[in-house]
Amino acid sequence: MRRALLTSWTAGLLIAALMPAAVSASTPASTVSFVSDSSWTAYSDAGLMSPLGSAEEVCLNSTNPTTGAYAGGCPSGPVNFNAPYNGAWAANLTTSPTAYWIWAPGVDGSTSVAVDPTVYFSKTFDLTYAVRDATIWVAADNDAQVFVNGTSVGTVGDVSTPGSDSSSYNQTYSFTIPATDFVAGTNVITVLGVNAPLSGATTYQADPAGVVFGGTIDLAGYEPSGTTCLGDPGHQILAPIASDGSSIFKQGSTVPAKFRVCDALGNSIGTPGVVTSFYLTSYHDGTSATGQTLAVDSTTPDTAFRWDSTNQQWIFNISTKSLSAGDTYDYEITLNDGSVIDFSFGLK
Ligand SMILES: [Ca+2]
Repeated sequence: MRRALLTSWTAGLLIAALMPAAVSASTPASTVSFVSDSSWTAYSDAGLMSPLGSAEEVCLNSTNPTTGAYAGGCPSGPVNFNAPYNGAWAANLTTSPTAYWIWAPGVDGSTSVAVDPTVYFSKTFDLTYAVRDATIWVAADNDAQVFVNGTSVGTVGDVSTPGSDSSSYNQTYSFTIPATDFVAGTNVITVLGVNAPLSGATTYQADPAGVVFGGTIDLAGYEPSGTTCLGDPGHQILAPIASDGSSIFKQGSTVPAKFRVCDALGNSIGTPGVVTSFYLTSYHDGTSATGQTLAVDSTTPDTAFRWDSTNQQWIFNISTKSLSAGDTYDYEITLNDGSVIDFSFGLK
């Protein structure tokens, strides 16, 4: 069951989109990992318009939790609630050793439980490439709900009736986030934590609160070779050089090498670093290849492929002045997704 985020939060997402991106990913086919720590911004029920500040890392007491960042007990840094409970906050953190339990800033064991019983933790992720899939795991004292760009993707316990699942701080709950919940560019992940009223408890020491979570976002990177990119095949040399090697140009002329790679949303990728190398790999007359690897001469000052924003393509003007008529030349472009674009042309 997917529920909409609170109204004030939905409006606030526009503000969040203007915040500096906390995480940036620009490498194709990569994975963005995240964990709960003080890099997340905490907000109260008042919404994203009024942040409480950086999330506060917390411990249940001096000996709990016991795994991940808490192996050996409460490290220096996090606030220690000094709660008189052992065996709680036992959710296994060994697979996310840098994840911290977090809560609202300024809260400690002496703080009234009436302060910040409901806290949102939010962070923006600037994703250059389309998302293939994503997962997030959460444990909570006492309940939690996860949102991606304002859409609920999973609930721990019942945030509307806090405390309905008393074991939610001892186990992790894993959710798969549909790729369709993400957009190209800035995305906001929000985890809502709700503390449950404990009979007779007036302070956080008696009724501690926290959430701990982690996750991964797998980026799809470039489109597979052979698919269309703005009307032409991606990962393939474009006109005027025929991809089948049949082109013959006049010796001494400039031969523009052009190509595109698109992301999974069909956007041609122009970020620096797409081309990792460009070589003239061999030349031959008739059947005898030389097998030499040479840098490619250019007719422009560019030493590398140039991004042509107008035509949304990469271009390199190959000079053939130093090449010989009657020969065929083989080139290889290597891209930062590991793929290779090979092409050849002859000179007359
Ligand atoms: Ca609690």
